[in-house]
Amino acid sequence: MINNQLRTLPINHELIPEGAEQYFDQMQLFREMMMRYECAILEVQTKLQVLNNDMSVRYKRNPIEFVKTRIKSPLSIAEKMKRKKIDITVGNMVRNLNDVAGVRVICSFIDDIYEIAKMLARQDDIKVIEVKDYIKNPKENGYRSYHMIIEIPVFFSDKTMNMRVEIQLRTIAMDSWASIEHDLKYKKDDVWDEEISRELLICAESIHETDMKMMEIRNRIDKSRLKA
Ligand code: 0O2
Repeated sequence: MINNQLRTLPINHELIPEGAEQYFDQMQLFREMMMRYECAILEVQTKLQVLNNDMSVRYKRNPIEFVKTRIKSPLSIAEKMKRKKIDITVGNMVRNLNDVAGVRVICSFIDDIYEIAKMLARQDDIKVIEVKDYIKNPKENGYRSYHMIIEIPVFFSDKTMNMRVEIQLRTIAMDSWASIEHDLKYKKDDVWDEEISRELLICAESIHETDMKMMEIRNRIDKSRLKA
């Protein structure tokens, strides 16, 4: 009843601030795009689950420990576009930001990361747009992770869209370093100094050594299993 009344109420265009209609159109478009990014994440999650199940049953291995997903917040989207000096519109977001949809894959060992990345890249419906290997080439601060920007087709009720998703693959150790560093930096920008950066870099290096050692131990165990 109320809805019907609202629908028939005449719109007084003089009361609508200039640009409001365009703003609401953008809002609706933004909501729609966020839904589409969420669906792209679901597609990638399913692919990862399939790979993990397959490897678990056929090779008795679980290369993926867990998967985290996130949609970039409207504020971070706006900040990033401002930083890149791009007008904040939905179209520009889709064209210029590759990480609105993000999937983080936490693996047990470093070689699992490369294996999962390879298995994803060779799937027919995945197009790899960009790879940043921060494991082979760590960032100056010690950050390690393997980043892939991929495009994946998503079949909606009205059309098929190729959606971009950023996939970050890391070991558990790399993930704990990155999460803590992210939090520390976020909260303590005012007291951040060279010594803190140096100590975090030392932590990143020792974490990397541990990752390498763990892989070596696993290889030794695998070898002795094969002999037995
Ligand atoms: P959040 O909150 O994780 O989303 P580009 O996207 O190519 O224009 P960008 O964003 O520098 O350039 O790409 P890059 O280098 O691939 O890094 C993107 C993401 O990697 C970041 O997203 C972080 O998640 C992670 N990352 C990169 N460098 C660091 C680092 O030094 N420390 C930590 N903890 N994480 C890092 P966002 O958008 O910054 O944040």
